[in-house]
Amino acid sequence: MPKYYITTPIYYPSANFHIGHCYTTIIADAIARYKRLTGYDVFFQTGTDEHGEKIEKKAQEAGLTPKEYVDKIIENAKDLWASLGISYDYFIRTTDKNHEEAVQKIFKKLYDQGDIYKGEYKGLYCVPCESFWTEAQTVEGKCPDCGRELKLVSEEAYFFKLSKYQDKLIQFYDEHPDFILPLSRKNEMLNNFIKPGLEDLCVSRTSFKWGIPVDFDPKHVVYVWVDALSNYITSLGYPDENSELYQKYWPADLHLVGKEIVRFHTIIWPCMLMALNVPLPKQVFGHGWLKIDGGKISKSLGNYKDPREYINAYGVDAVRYYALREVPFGNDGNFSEEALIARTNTDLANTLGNLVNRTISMAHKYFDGIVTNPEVKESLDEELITSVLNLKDIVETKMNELKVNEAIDEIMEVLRKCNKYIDDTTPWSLAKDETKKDRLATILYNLLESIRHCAIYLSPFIPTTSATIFQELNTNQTSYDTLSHFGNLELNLKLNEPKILFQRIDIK
Ligand code: ME8
Repeated sequence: MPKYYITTPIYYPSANFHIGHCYTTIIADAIARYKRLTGYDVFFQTGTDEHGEKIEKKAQEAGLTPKEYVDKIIENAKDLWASLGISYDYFIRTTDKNHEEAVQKIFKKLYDQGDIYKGEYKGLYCVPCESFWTEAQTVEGKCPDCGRELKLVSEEAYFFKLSKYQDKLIQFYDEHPDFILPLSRKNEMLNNFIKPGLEDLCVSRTSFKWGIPVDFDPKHVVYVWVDALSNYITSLGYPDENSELYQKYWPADLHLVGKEIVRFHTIIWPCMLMALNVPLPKQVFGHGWLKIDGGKISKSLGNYKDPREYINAYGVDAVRYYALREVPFGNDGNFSEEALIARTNTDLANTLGNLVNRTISMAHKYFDGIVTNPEVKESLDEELITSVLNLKDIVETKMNELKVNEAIDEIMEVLRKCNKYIDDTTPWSLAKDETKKDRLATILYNLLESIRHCAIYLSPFIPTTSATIFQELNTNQTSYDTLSHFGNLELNLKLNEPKILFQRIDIK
């Protein structure tokens, strides 16, 4: 069985996750589910990034130790992922003992071989982003990522020889043209960061305590990004390169990350891995941001609701569907509740829900819900069947290119064709004529079988809805293999009663 290792970033623990945070995880979940469906042995990892000055400060404000603080709010991430149906295989916390020990070993190895050395750091640091910046990189003296004030820090520190790996990194990019997607992000990395010259990276701090101590010099804690990026291999058992998980799943097939952290994943992380002599991940995809009214989703602006409010109001699949369908993957997109409602109404209630409901209702009305197929075929059928059978290659191509929204739209297009097929064949008029009963049965079979195919294709995106459709169809034919043939829906089974899959939402 081929393997597929996919990761999301590990999240800063928060009591205030918004729909933008859910975006990375929903997409990663959809890709993981699609890969499982198509026969891959998938390892899908997410988790939390729990160290650093920012957390230390928040814990202080809450009157807790950092560990007490993170232990308390970590459940918020797990609860949110559960309510979104995120099917992760492993949840890593950077406060896990094995992770902390592995990071210490990584740091020591790099130090022993001379890739980490001691020096003095003088420069600018953005606490919220946990990022060091050179004077030249700042924008009007502020953090180029978040626009906030930078702190001037001066302290004894360890440095990683990033500069040593600059040429090797460029060569790796050249030899692996798909390493960074979309391509625009690769050009940004090359032109803005690598070609102007990589500077050695400060990888330890002494001015706060909440981090993994450097074991041979414990007044230092490991820079939080070195700690965080290592999660992708420590979870697999690294530095034990013989561990079963590491052997099986590394290198990662896909690190899915937001665009603002592409830099860490495509410069610092590959250079660390080259220094460790560990193979590099196959791909890093930097997706765009969800925005609200064209601007940042921000706690200080108070412009968002807890995503669970949308899930409770419209259902988990409506929220998943919206995140996956609305935004061309890679670009920024705007989030609004009105657009979520409109998308749910058009695609999920009208196109999908209505089709399933009216098809199963007709089968009950005209045949007591018993599926038969006397195969009274007409040319109209061929067109529908061909478009259903073509979906396999189309969806595969789109998913391999990570064009999730386009894959979904192709499935929707077939569902729209099914609705048109009903309008063209007018089953209700055939039902009035006893001699047309066989033709009517074939039409309904074709519709039910098309719905079965589409429900399988939709299962990575809206798994709860697909499961309901399989239950209504009363079918066991839900595997990917069954899609190479039109006609695998069982005959003479009795359909269950249709449910309303998506209630139309009144916009007011
Ligand atoms: O960056 N739209 O964690 P994080 C889309 N701990 N995606 C968004 C978003 C938005 N409005 N807001 C946040 C970190 N995200 C580090 C990662 S990995 C070794 C360490 C995405 O909690 C963001 O782009 O700030 C990132 O992919 C994810 O949420 C976690 O962000």
